[in-house]
Amino acid sequence: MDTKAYIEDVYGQICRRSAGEGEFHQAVDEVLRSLEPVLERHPEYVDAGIVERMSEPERQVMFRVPWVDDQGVVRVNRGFRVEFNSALGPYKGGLRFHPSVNLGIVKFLGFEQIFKNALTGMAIGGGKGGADFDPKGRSDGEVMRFCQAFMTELYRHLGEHTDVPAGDIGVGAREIGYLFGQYKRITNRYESGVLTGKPVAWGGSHARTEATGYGTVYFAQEMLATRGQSFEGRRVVVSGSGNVAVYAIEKVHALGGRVIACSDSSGYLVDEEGIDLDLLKDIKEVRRERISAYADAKPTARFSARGTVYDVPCDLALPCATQNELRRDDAAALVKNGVIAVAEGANMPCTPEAVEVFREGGVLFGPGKAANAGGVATSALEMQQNAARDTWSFQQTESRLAAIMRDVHAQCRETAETYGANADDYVLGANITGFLRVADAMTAQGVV
Ligand code: NDP
Ligand code: 2IT
Repeated sequence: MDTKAYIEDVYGQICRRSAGEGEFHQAVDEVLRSLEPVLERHPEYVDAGIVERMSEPERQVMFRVPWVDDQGVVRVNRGFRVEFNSALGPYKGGLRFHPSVNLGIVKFLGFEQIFKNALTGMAIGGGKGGADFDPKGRSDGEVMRFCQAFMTELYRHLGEHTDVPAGDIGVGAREIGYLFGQYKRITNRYESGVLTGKPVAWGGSHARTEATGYGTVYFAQEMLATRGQSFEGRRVVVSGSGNVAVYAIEKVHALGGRVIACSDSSGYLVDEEGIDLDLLKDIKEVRRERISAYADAKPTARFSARGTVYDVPCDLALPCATQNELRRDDAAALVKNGVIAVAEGANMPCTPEAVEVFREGGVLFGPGKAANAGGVATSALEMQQNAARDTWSFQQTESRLAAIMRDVHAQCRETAETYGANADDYVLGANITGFLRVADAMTAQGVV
């Protein structure tokens, strides 16, 4: 059998069956490219139709979300939940509320989640959901009514042993609270493990809020260590200023680096003194304002609505905003300015062309499904605590997170070498490690 031709054939079929879902095609293409050496060695996966089955969601739900805004106007949004793969455990993955959300985006995120979750070594399958609702400028009451309407349909698909959502873009502790309240009201069950990312006071895990950002920095730290380097004294650029970005900045500063720039969808901010995290948290988490408010408040900072945050010279870049935000030209600018390493805090923030530029430039590159796995891994730790009706300390939880990130990093390198690549090929290592765990479970469970 010609493995290359087989992969191309499968990819062609996937594209035809999911026309117009560009982000999904992109995510599938990247994984399938990595699988050639695996399928050559293991034709049994081809015989069992593993790749075809893995790239088709087990179930996809799309539903109407009607709600009433503060002016009494009836609004209608579209809700999604893609339950992609349950070979390793209940579907697990976040909910995204953003006007750009559509089926193709939810499918790309759900597909990535299968491999990411497998990489953590925890018993969690892959899924993702969300809505094309825009929380920006909405009152707490509007957000609450939207979340209640969303959960009124979604609850029938969830359960601590079935499907366990969490946050993503536009969904944080406030939204998780409203979603949980409505789930409890409808089902008459206090089922803590049905959602993760809850506040610590009622069933959440310490360090879940921080986990994705911290985990991304731990992963980058491990990559740097392979070249005898560290964050100490490094200039770092972070994109975004949401949950992942804020806690990535916090951990970089704790490790002796200096984050000198971050962004939101309106532009970017440079503060050569290092980002003042208390000020940033107050603006983004408490006041929910635009990032330009930071420059208004701090004279050493400047805000720019033109260009990108990647124009700022740095040693390390951590893209933590959204998919396809770092393009070929951005990558070229980073390489020209001497970037050493890039770790994806966001899901698929670098385009394939940008990743190629990093590869050619010898830049260490940590793909999202490995580098940002700390968030979902800590969600799995939250599920463990919920199942045991237990609460671990911050320190205990964070040390589990750090150990998981070290393990994910080591696994990527080991697998890359096993399959004939350089240990630095984290894309290949992550894809194959995740694939093998899911493929073996699927094989054992039969054609289902
Ligand atoms: P938040 O909603 O907290 O923050 C998102 C940030 O990204 C904001 O600064 C936002 O700016 C910016 N952003 C969003 N969309 C765009 C866009 N289209 N163009 C430019 N900037 C944009 O989300 P998170 O921090 O939770 O998520 C960020 C990324 O990390 C996403 O890719 C998510 O999938 C990924 N991720 C999140 C995890 C988690 O635990 N939360 C776990 C693993 C990955 P603005 O406010 O202007 O919209
Ligand atoms: O992309 C992701 O891994 C997340 N948004 C977190 C998922 C989770 O279930 O914690």
